Formats: sequence, C-alpha cells, structure tokens
Amino acid sequence: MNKITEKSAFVTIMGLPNAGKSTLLNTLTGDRIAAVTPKPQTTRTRITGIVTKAETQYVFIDTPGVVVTAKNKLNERMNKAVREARSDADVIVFVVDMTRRTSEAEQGLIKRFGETENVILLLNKIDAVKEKGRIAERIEILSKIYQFQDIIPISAMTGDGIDLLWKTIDKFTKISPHFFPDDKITDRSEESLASEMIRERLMMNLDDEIPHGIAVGIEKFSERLSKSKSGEDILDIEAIIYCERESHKGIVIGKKGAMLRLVGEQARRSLENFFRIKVNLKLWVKVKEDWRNRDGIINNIITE
Ligand SMILES: Nc1nc2c(ncn2[C@@H]2O[C@H](COP(=O)(O)OP(=O)(O)OP(=O)(O)O)[C@@H](O)[C@H]2O)c(=O)[nH]1
Ligand SMILES: [Mg+2]
Repeated sequence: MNKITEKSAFVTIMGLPNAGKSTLLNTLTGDRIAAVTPKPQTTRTRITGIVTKAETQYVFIDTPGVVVTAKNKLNERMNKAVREARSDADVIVFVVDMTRRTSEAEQGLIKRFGETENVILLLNKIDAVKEKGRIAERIEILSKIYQFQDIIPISAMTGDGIDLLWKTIDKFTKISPHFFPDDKITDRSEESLASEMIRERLMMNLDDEIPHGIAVGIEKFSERLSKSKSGEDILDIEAIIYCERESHKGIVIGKKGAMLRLVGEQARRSLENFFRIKVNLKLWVKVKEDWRNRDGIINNIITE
C-alpha cells in the first residue's frame, strides 16, 4: 500500500462492566480475541483488535469495564488501562447495556467526557429489548448529559447495526501510516490469548465469587512438529491456574478432578479452534493469597 494514501483510526471501546464491549471487539474483528462471559469484570487489561481494509487500518481497543469503586490493586490497574486507552483514541465508542436501566455510574462516566473528545454512544443488546420505547427514552436521558457525535442502537451479539457503526467510524479515520502489519489481528501474544481462553472457560463454569480471584499463567507454549508426513503437529500448552484460597483450589479442581477436566476439555476445544492445531493442554492449580493486591503477579500475568 502506498504510504501516502494510508489511513488509520484508533477506536477505544469503553463502558461499564458487562455492557458487551468484548463481544463488540470480537464482532468487529471477526475473531474471538477477547474473553466474553456473563460475569462483570471479565476483561482486565486493554486488548487490541486490528482490522485492515484496503488503505484503512482500524485499531480497536477493548478496555476493562470501569470499576466505580475499586476494591483492590487489580481494579485500580483496570481503570488505569481505560484512562490510557481513552487518551489514545481518535474516537471512543461508549457501550451501554439496554437490558438494564441507566445508572448513576453510567451517567457519571458520560458526564466526564470532554468537549474535545469524539464519542459515539452505542445502545447495545437491542436484540433483547422488548419495549422499543426504552430506546427513545434512553437516548433522551443520555443525550442531555453529553453531545455525542452519533447514537446507534446495536446488537454486538447478532451484528445488528454494525454496518452503520463501521460507516460512522469511517468519519474519524485520518491520513496516517498503518501502525501494525496489515495481516496482524491483535497486539496480544499467543500465550496471552491462550491464557484468556482458559480463564473464560473457568469463569463460565465456576460460581460467582471465585472467578474474580482467578488468574491463569502460561508456563509452556510450544509446537511439536510431527515426525511423519501423515502425523499431526501438536501444540503443547501448560498453564497454572492461580486462586486466592485453599478452599477455592478445591472448588477449581472439583470432585475427583471433575471441574478441572471439564474446563480443560472446553478450553482445549477453544484453543484448537483458534490456533487450528491439535492441542495438548495441561492445567495445574496453585494458591497465591491476595494476589489481586500484589503488583508482581498483576504485572506478570495480567498486563504482560
Ligand atoms: N443479548 C445480548 N447479549 C449480549 C450482547 N452483547 C453482549 N452480550 C452478553 O453480555 C455479557 C457480557 O458481554 P462481554 O462482551 O463480556 O461484556 P464486557 O463489556 O466486555 O464486560 P467486562 O469485560 O466485564 O467489562 C455476555 O453474556 C454477552 O454474551 C448483545 O448484543 N445482545
Ligand atoms: Mg470485556
């Protein structure tokens, strides 16, 4: 591509926990880059998804849901990741969950947008909204608080409204060289993607309290090429699941190892689909007390 005609746009995806930000990232990129679960505070760091269409490169930055009252250092780091991603943006897409009523927290975040920021309001999950009057009602409340560049009802899950979102984002592209190679889809390492896929499966299967205290560290990630032509190549992945208490460790392992087997089986399938190679996955569980307040672990496992 001729450098002079190249364009790019940095698009930061922001919102409260569980609004559907990571679902939106995955829909826009067409890849399962970010973990998605029904539990709030799934995303813990900024995750970049890159889409290059002809001369234009779109860099989408999925961020953790803003935690209004941070309870630990991990929460503080999450909010810092949002601030940083926000300052890099050509345009911010602010995602709200239309299956819930607007909250003080939602309105508080919107009030804090500055005049010089470009913000598009996305009314997400409209597939699940039965009374369509709620859409007009929400627009009325939120547009009084801030002058959005645009307001678009979407379903990040079904793709409804996403074409219009692409067209709207196009208005914010700038002449600029591409920041990433045109075939790159994310800035996350393969290890980090693998760790998120495993954590996603843990969050989906474990009851409410434990998932937030879980972290997954990848110890081994290496390909074994088949010695024979007819044989299959294998990706060996070994991971440690960190939890905060001995009692949690028991739950993660489950009766006679049932939970760990279930999570391992589901994670292996996600990994095989994503990396398109046979995966040999080994999981261990370790206790690291109060790791969400320990910088070393947060640095090594969450934000690497
Ligand atoms: N019905 C419906 N559900 C959706 C839609 N988008 C997301 N969801 C669901 O909402 C839940 C949260 O989605 P995520 O994408 O993980 O939300 P998030 O904003 O990234 O959440 P955090 O990372 O915790 O801040 C999941 O159960 C999704 O399947 C949508 O358009 N329609
Ligand atoms: Mg998320």
